[in-house]
Amino acid sequence: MPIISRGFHGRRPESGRKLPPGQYETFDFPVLSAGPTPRVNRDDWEFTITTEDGTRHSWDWARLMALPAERPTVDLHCVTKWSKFGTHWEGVSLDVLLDDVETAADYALVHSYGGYTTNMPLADLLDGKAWIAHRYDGQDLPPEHGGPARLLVPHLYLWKSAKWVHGIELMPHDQPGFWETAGYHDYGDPWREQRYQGD
Ligand SMILES: Nc1nc2c(c(=O)[nH]1)N[C@H]1C(S)=C(S)[C@@H](COP(=O)(O)O)O[C@H]1N2
Ligand SMILES: [Mo]
Repeated sequence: MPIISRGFHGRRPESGRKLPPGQYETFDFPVLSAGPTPRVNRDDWEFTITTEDGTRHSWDWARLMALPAERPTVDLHCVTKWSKFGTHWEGVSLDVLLDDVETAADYALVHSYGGYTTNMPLADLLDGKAWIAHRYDGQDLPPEHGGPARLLVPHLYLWKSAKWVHGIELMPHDQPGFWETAGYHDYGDPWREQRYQGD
């Protein structure tokens, strides 16, 4: 008889995979948006990386499509406590987009069509950790989930994965975004349960 019984550490998800603390597994794909869904045509879509000295690097839809795409399968963790395992995406790695961007900045503020913003260290967008995702589960990304394209940065809580992404501003200092200003954690690591400021 083991001294510490199995199962004492909380519910196991049905898939048998590990959940971050305080999360439960869901099989549907909830939609969480702070405002109305912006309708952005691919013909009008533009994505811009702006560096700390004001240099702009822009991609229209055709240029984005011409870049090599990856097909990451990732787990999603929302701060409202649902997690979804093994989601299939297609998108362009931020490593590709940042490849010839010269910057000494350490922080990124991500901007969406519609005005939503969210921040993270630039390092969290590099080394295969983040994508501009334009397909989900083999289909074009639907508008309610951020189409034409969204940021996908799955190692952080899902509020960091800005839907309807429009640009990334690189800067020397950290600047909180929409939810971070409203009291959510600046970094948002689900494995350290960084939900709110002070966690
Ligand atoms: N532009 C924008 N991006 C956003 C949001 C938003 O309101 N606007 N909500 C965030 C939050 S809080 C979550 S949990 C996820 C939800 O993504 P989903 O609707 O595809 O599940 O999107 C994030 N990205
Ligand atoms: Mo969220």
